[in-house]
Amino acid sequence: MKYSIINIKTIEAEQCGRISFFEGLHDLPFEIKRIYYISGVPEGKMRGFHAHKTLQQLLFCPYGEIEIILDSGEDREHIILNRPDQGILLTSGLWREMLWKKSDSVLCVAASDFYDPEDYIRDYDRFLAFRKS
Ligand code: T46
Repeated sequence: MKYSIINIKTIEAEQCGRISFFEGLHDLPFEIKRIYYISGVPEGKMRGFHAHKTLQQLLFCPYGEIEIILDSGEDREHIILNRPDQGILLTSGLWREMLWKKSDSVLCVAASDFYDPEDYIRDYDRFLAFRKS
């Protein structure tokens, strides 16, 4: 399975919260070309159900709790994102599903490329064929 959990640099201020930060190329293995975030999802709802042919991404959840289900075509792994100082670095070629464990959790993503609908594989059988090729 080609993913890693990374610690996002975080500085705590006494009784005044914390600040977390990362930089493309320095803290991630790619230049950041796009940022997007997903909000307003009710508890128990799922998104995703696709893979990317080339895109690499850092997923993190600065507020709430989201389960990320990763599928390599052979194994499935479940990872909980619920800390502002932690993220999942995803390489391409992994099927992902995201389950909102708490309403209003926010999923933030730093991506290695601009939006390209051609980079998506949204059919699971096509994904399995892509993995074998
Ligand atoms: C991913 C997971 C973690 C755009 O027009 N531009 C964008 O940059 C993005 C991300 C989406 N869109 C459009 C494409 C669809 O018409 O927004 C609509 C919803 O996208 P989608 O159904 O792909 O959303 P999710 O939550 O299933 O997946 C998203 C990302 O698309 C995907 O790359 O890895 O979050």
